Amino acid sequence: MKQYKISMTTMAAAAALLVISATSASAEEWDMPMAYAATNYHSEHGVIFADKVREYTGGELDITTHPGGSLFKGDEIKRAVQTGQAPIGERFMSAHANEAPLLGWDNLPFLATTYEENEKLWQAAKEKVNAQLADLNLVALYTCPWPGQGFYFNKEVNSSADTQGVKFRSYNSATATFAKELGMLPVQVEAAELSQALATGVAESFISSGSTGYDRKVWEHLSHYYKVNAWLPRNYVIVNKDVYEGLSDDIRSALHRAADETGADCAAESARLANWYFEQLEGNGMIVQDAGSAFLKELKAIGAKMQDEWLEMVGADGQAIIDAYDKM
Ligand code: PCA
Repeated sequence: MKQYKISMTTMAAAAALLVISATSASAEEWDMPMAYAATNYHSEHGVIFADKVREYTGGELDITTHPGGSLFKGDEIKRAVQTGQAPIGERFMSAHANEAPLLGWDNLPFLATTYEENEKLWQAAKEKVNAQLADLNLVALYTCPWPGQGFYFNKEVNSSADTQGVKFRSYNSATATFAKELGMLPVQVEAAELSQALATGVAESFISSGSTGYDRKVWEHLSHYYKVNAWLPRNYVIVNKDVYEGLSDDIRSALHRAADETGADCAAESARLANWYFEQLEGNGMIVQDAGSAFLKELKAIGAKMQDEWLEMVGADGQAIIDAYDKM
């Protein structure tokens, strides 16, 4: 029996070696920079995606993920992919809404506050977002939402009277606007540098999901999380458009098959983890609660103003997204 097991293992190893040697001569290798913690579900799904691509292309395309901003920092990834320094990468695309306002579609406060609504909004926005990305020499393969966004503070906050002068870590122009409207002082910091920003006092507050608070162990510095579910922003896995267009039809469809499956799985995992993250924050001593009604009322008023401003910046395409979403 033992003998048999060994010989089967040896045979499997030999077969695996054959597969490797048969494919490695022609395999194309891509490095994929990603910005968030290796243990975060976004990064884990990057690995799942790479595995699927390897499988569906019969080993012809071999993607290696580099999480945590280790290859390119979060705020360098879009440019790296645009210019072909990296063929593929993952980026929080609304961070570029200052350059292409349409990319802020997933940061419109209180427009789509559940996973279901967020998916509808994405379906309404997808075509226009893809056109915008094409202008930037990018093609999106899949996108995956973060859980709902709420506020982290180092004290109890009941209204904007408590937020005046507070140093706030923003992750894009929408969050900076939100902060300014609340009398706070925004500074943009990537998630990978968040713990350091909190430890050094560069920031003492931020808006995000339970996910990033958990990844960055923010209970070491902050005490309160206010659930707001203001929006569910998305990460995108993007490819350089020239590289994409140079792929064979077979590789391209394998890439899309892997991307469609991974995007759906990643969104489901995000939904599954949303409350688990809150439990971890609480388990580590944070007070996690719904934002109080006075604070929420102020946030909603600011949100409405921000949506108007976005529509003004984006124009007809923005209105078309909202109209399409309203009809769904
Ligand atoms: N985490 C990321 C983006 C949104 C989120 O939930 C961050 O805070 O950078």
